[in-house]
Amino acid sequence: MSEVSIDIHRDGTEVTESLRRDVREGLSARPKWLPSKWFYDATGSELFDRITTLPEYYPTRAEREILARRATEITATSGMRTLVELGSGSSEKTRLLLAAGTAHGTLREFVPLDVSSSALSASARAVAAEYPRVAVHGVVGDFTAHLETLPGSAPRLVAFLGGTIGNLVPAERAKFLASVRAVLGSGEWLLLGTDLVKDTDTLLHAYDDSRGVTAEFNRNVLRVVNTHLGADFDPSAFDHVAHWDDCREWIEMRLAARRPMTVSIPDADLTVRFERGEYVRTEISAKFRPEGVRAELADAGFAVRRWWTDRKGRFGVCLAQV
Ligand code: AVJ
Repeated sequence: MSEVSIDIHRDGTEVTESLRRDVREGLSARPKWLPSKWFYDATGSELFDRITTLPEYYPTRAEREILARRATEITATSGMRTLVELGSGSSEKTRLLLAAGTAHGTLREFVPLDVSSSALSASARAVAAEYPRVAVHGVVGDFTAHLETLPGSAPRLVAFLGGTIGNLVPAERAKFLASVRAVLGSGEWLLLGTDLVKDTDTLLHAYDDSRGVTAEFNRNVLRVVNTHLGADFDPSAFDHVAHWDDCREWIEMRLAARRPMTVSIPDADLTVRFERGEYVRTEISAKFRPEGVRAELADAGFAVRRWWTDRKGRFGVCLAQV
């Protein structure tokens, strides 16, 4: 077992305080919305792991296919000494990069960063046990807020996989990519996974599976608000909706009230009324075109060195350099 350390950028009170702010802002807006990072308590992280095994949810398998074929090339091209993973979750696909990095002999350190402390500590320990020569330095934090510094020696490769960048709207993406650029030195790397625009049916099924796992994942955000802010949401009174926005090319997940209701959220000093059918937007998941990915990266100061897709062209992985 190699060395493991975990830094906590958010303690319990800060988490509750930031949830309170988001709930007050989002649930007072029209249409109502909540940031998607609040899905991921221990239950939500487990539900997401189940989503990744569903037949309809192709992104995980498509990205794994690319990483399996290209891990050696990624390692050799970048010569990474440190692998940083943002939104690392269970770090399941990352094992492919860890294995290639160890085989190549350059990789010394793994830095996973995630909002979920349960997912992070489990995966940090598992990786330390599987890769005894790689030091693991976990960070519990929010990749949109805690990127002032990144540990590890250069050259570092920052992996942002799964298409999670699609959870940000374009202005947030620009800000996020600029902040990654700012913590990297010249010659360092970004490995970015992006889900691609494709036929609407495939997209809608991926976000509205027949077993209802995505629906439970979606409703979990209401349970998180109940637990942390003493709210009395009845999750079963909300329908899961996946909507494709053809103009902005993103999937929107919503929770729609099945009946009129009033929800009280005492720890946010808030009472929220819902009309029948009124919804909360809980996530956007943007889908990309290759030229759009290149343009957003170029605007942030990255040059694309490699671009791969899976055989069916559903998902893209891009290796970019500062
Ligand atoms: C983990 C953010 C990549 O947007 O596809 C899965 C989350 N939401 N099903 C995605 C998610 C609904 C997922 N990411």
